[in-house]
Amino acid sequence: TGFTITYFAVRGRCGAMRIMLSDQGQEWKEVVVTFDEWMKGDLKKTCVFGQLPKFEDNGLILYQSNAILRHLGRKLGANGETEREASLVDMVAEGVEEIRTKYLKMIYQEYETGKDAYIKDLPNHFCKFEAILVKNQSGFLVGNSISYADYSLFEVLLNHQVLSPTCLDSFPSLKKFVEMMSARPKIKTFLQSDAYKKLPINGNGKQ
Ligand code: GSH
Repeated sequence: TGFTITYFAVRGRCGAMRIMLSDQGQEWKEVVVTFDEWMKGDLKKTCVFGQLPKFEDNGLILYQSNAILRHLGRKLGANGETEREASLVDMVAEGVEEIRTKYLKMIYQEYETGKDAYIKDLPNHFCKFEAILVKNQSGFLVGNSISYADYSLFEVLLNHQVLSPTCLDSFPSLKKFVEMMSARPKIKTFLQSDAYKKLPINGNGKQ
């Protein structure tokens, strides 16, 4: 196949899609854009919303990281097993997006002033996902199979464990979820790879 990710040299909004592609046994090409290159503005002008990531799949060009995840979910069979499940997967993934947006705002706009309050508020968000996992029983967020929402939640949780190593301590099902995802052989290999480890989580060096 011909997957290409065009993005900055960070995990950022491509973390989940890279983990997903790895776990699904896919190969892809990375086009790394430097800050200086981006500041010239030529690439930005060609991006539909003026931002990266850009994703290419055999001539189809997509922007918006969550649209890319959904595209891959449908294409690779990680989008729920029925139409009903697909809708639930979207719902849960939107919940993950809410955490991701808050996290990025804290990292980029109020790390010094807002980090402690952010960490204190985390249980109010994590408890919702804990409840979803307890209710669903399969270990995955929806149904009995892995979906793009699982990859997205997993990646958000990995970042939060760096922010606050104890943040999952009161959430046994989330903790088990992270362990289960980390132990999937292809994810394990990817997380140990230089390609993954060399990239900072965020563009401003905060984590
Ligand atoms: N909603 C978009 C998505 O999910 O893909 C957000 C994309 C976004 O925030 N991109 C940032 C960017 O391109 C980097 S993570 N910043 C440079 C700029 O806006 O000029």
